[in-house]
Amino acid sequence: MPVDTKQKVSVIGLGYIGLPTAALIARGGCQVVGVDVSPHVVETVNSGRVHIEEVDLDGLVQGVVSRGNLRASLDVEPSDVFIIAVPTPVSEDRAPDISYVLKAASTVAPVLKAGDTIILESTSPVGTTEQMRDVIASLRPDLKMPGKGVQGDIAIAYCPERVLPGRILVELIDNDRCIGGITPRCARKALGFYRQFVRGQCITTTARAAEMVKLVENSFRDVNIAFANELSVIAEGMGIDVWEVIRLANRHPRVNILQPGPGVGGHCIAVDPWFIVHGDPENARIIRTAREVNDAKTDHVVTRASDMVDDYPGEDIACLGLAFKANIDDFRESPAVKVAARLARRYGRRVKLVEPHAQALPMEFAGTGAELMDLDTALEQCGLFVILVDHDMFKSVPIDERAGKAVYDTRGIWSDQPPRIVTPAPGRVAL
Ligand code: SAJ
Repeated sequence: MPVDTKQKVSVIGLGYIGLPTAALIARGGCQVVGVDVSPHVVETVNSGRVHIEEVDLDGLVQGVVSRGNLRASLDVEPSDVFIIAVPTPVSEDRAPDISYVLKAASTVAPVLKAGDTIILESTSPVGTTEQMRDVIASLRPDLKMPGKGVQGDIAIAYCPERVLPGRILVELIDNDRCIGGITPRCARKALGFYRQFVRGQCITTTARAAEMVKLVENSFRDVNIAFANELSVIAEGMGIDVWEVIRLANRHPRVNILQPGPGVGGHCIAVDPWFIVHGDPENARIIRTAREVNDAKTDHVVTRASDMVDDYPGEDIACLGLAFKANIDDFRESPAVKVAARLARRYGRRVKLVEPHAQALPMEFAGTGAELMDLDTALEQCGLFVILVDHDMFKSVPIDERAGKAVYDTRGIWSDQPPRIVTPAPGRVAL
């Protein structure tokens, strides 16, 4: 579909989703204003640079800013389309916090005019888009809001992002989109907008269903990872190689088990299932248990890694990886950081952190004495290895370079490692 280059688009929130989205729409030829509360973010984007790491994003932002299609601002301006992509964290008691969404809606409200479209992209509990509509209604009694049987002067829709960090620019274009309107007409209005930029199929539904779709996608993955993590603990107790079991079971045409790890990290999969649990605590039993199983796996890894370390007093420990998953530089909510930091607090300067994507250690390691080390030095100096992230660089270490090392491998990348024979400490099983 040809892009209507006359339309002005505002993207509220210039984070991992908002900035790439704003840049892609700008590349299509529209006038885009990215709005953020952080003066640092606004300044960085206006100088054609990026404050987040994402493949190819720097070049894209530089290009659209220099051509004048994208600029950033602290203030919301009148536009034709508003996309809201602000954080929706969970609080300490696992309740979703939608205050940033409602705040964004209240800053958009004063500049709205009849014919505008507002699209929420933030992962949100069911009912948030309607709450957003109610906030706007209270601030703009002059505008007719869409609702049951009312078309309204403006269109309000929900369209969740589904992109994978590291592939954001590709997936923003290629993934199918699920577009939920407060009314069917709102959905069609938002559909017309996305069709200009998205190659994947765009399918319309209600706002409430679309909100649930997003939560369900990430909960589905969390539940399936929990299954793999539970299996890994059971198999470990039975002395069976879980990676081999999964590989063989997955040869069944209707079985597709995911990979165990040190727990689930990132800011989506470990968070979004709680939105469903909060919405229906009594019935969301598997979803809640999966969260608990995945969190417990991190504790299990700390215990097992500590067992190994205690069997080899005096040897240094290399923790491989700090990122929340392979081949990215994002350490937020990373189970690898959690495990390594607990080992660092316990074993201090014996702990060496190997993370090719880190320039410095995250603050969790402050005062522990643990230090960052490159892989080659770790292979020369450390006798004990705890593998926490399956970065390609770690996968490619040949077996002869790790001969004689004791390894606790939470990602199954060195499963050909021969066991190092030890006399176990009393009450422990030989590794
Ligand atoms: N993980 C495992 N085993 C696996 C797969 C993942 O332990 O077999 C772990 C990873 O190591 C990581 C965590 O799960 O710690 C999450 O990684 P991920 O690759 O599953 O997902 P994210 O958080 O990078 O992105 C997810 C994606 N959702 C789904 O795949 C259903 C992405 O499409 C969403 O857009 C994103 O969440 C989001 O923003 O919601």
